Amino acid sequence: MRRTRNPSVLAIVLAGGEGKRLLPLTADRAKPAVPFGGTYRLIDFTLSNIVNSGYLQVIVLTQYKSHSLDRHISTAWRLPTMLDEYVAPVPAQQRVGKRWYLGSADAIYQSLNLIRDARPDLVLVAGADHVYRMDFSQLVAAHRETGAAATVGAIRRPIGEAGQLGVIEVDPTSPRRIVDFREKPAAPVPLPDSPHEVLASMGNYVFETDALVEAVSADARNESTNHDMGGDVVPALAARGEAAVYDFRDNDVAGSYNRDRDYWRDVGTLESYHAAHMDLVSPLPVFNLYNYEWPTYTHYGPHPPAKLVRGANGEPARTEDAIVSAGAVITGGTVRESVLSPRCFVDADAVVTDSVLLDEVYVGKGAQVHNAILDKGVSVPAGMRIGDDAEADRANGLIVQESGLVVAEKGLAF
Ligand code: ADQ
Repeated sequence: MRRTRNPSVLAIVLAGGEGKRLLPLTADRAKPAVPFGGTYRLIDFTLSNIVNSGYLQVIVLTQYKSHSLDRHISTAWRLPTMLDEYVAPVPAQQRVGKRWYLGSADAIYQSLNLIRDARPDLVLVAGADHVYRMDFSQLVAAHRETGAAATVGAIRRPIGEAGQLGVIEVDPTSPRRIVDFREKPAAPVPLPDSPHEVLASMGNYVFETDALVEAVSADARNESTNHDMGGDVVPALAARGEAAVYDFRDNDVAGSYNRDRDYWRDVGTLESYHAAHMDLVSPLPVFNLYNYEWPTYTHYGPHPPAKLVRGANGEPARTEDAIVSAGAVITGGTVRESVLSPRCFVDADAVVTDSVLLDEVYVGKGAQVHNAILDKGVSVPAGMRIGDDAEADRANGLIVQESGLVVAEKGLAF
């Protein structure tokens, strides 16, 4: 019998993606483990949304280079086990044959034993690659009203992005019902009321448990699919008229305001990763990390407070529109429109602008870093300039994107 109140919900976080377009940041860490915003990992945003929504039974399906992801989850995300609350990383299990997960639907199929053990009424499935704030209990409430087998979280996006997204068409007479779901279509259908936008899947779904078990089992038997949630399972349910849509604009998260409310960023490319950091440092943040009513949880070690002091010759430390994490030290350098992660060091007369510095980056005396992402442990020697001469940057082993963004791989020293 379907319960009408307080459905029990198991959350499954898909965290096995490779994140090729984020290379070199994903060279030896899974995309959900990529650091973000100084002290977070990407997965912290999804996990915080789930936990803040009141769902405290969470399994995280991992696969690709999952060491730092597993370590982060097991240090930062310990829930009290005596209450049967958990965030459990589950490595690829090879339960079915001796192979890794073929796709996200196969990852769930190979984890069906965990769903059977938890016996939830509903399963919330979420990706781990986005920065946003969402109260999933509102998605669940909307799902229960529709009576559908699955409800897909959806957001309006520019039509130019459709090739990266699942695009949804709804029934005009019953706008919650999905009539067509196309994964990354070449010729997307725009929204009837907005020719430059599509209704896109956010990669979050809530399923009736039985419907999910059936759908991924049917997909596993079908040898002609890619065994992907967005590419195969959800379109199949939509084709049968069993999928509904939930509009992200209806989501009202505690403590959100104006621009912050509709924020949702796929940080899947180096450019979008960089741009999302710039959203954090703008004076009226486009995405507000300081919302204590919907906190983003993390763990980043025993770092002392950030310190901003004069250099040896009295040069002042200057910051403008910056995030400076615990353990960072600016000694007479300047940091503008940039994010400094824990244990970064910016020496006298150095200037860092429009940049993202991951943990333990050292910027030597008088060096300049502009429009760059420097991965963990990069050491910029005194006087070096990064970001104003693409050829020189390439000759120094840096990656220069077409957009001009410069990226240094983990540990690069010159
Ligand atoms: P993509 O992000 O392109 O599109 P995918 O690469 O499958 O889809 O990633 C979705 C999530 O699943 C990510 O969190 C990823 O880490 C994870 N994942 C991928 N393969 C996995 C595997 N084998 N095991 C475990 N986890 C895995 C999806 C949807 C689109 C939607 C966009 C929104 O398919 O319909 O529009 O997300 O960004």
